[in-house]
Amino acid sequence: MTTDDTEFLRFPDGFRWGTSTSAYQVEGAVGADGRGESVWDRFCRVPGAVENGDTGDVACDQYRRGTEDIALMAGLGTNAHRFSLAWPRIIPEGGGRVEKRGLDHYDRFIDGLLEQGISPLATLYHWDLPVALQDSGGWRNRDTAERFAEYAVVCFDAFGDRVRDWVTINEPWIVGLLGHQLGLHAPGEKDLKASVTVMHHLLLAHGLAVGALRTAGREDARAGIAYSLFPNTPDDPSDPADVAATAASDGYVNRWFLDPVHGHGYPQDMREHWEQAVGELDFIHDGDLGTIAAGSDFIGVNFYSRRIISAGRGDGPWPWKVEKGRPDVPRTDLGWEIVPDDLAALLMRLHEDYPGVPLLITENGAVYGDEPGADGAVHDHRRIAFVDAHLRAVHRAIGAGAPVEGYYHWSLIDNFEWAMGYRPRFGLVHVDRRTQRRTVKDSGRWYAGVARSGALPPIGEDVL
Ligand code: IFM
Repeated sequence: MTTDDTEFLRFPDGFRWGTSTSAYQVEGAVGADGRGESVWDRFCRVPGAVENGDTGDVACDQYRRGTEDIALMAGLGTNAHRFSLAWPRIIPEGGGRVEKRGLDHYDRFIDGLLEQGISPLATLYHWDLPVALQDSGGWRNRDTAERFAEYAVVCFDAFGDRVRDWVTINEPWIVGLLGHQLGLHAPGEKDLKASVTVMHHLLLAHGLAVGALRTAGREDARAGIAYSLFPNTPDDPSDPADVAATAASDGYVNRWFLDPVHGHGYPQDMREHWEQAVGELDFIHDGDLGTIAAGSDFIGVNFYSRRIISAGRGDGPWPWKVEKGRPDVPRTDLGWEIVPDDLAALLMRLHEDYPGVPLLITENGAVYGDEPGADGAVHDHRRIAFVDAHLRAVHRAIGAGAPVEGYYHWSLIDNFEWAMGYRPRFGLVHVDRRTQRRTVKDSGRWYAGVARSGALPPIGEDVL
């Protein structure tokens, strides 16, 4: 044990202790109050697309149980919450008519958070594109980025008096990869050129929205993207070919997004890989890179695990292969390697590569399938160990100078995990799928202690 393990580790004053969710994963009520259809409503109805035939139709019913869930957050002692606004609730056809009942819903939700002293971090796009836009090409169509900026302005106008921080886009790499390259997420496309086109239009959408935010003169508002960041590790660090392949894979997953948003343009090495794979990148128009670099006031870090890379061809067109991971590294119930040290290294790398940009951990969490026991409680001690280890990593990075402002745990509550349906449980709060009964897990009670005190207890200290 080090002294860090045996003492309370205090986080900076003002640190944000948060939870994280997204609309389609928790809200349900897909037909309520004039909400339009989203690509996920449609995708869930494709036979075999989602495990067990699950859908987000009901999810955690949070659209109707918002007050109850805000009370849960208050009970957890958190001072921040990240959630997403559903575009199809606010502009059901994607463009044009605004649905006031959708705005009213989020008005109440935001007010409810603020009444409990919980600061809202609103995501504008967490994958629930209105189908009306998908029917005219979705994110493959450049026009969707313009529609997104219009939707963003509606949200800035409606909520900007109470929401200071905005995530424009959640995980552009995942949208391109799973939604358009592998067909595992909505809209279920398998087209490499479409995937890179979509990623570009998502970045363009971010830039247009930030431009609109700046034009509106909202001086203290801040916006950023929540990226799915994966540290890449060479399979054999002494093999120069593996090391080179690892750098290339980093270009694909991380730099392709971070570099242009922070004014460095698309990385040349990855540009060449894409050109070899799909031909000319003709969807990048003059001026786009300036728009994309309109500003990013923070980097949203969604961190779960890492990629181990060797040289050679994997399934895709790339000259690298993603290995299965090391047998001696512990894993979550979803099989993801648990590597908190990689989070510390990632935060330091972001601090060095994009100096001065505040960092928010917009997602971090783990799947553990623990269910209520005979005593009615959920003793998910593995989740406590997971969060503890990751917060220690964050604390180390802060100590070394990384400007980390907050940690939003994924997730507040067990919810709809996309193509895996309701099987994976990510929540600090357990949900009985039949009754919607919420039970705060031991991890939630532990997190409450951390959030309230602003400090991590010594390892092994019984704080429940
Ligand atoms: O549930 C997802 C979330 O929607 C986006 N980031 C990863 C989470 C866990 O897979």
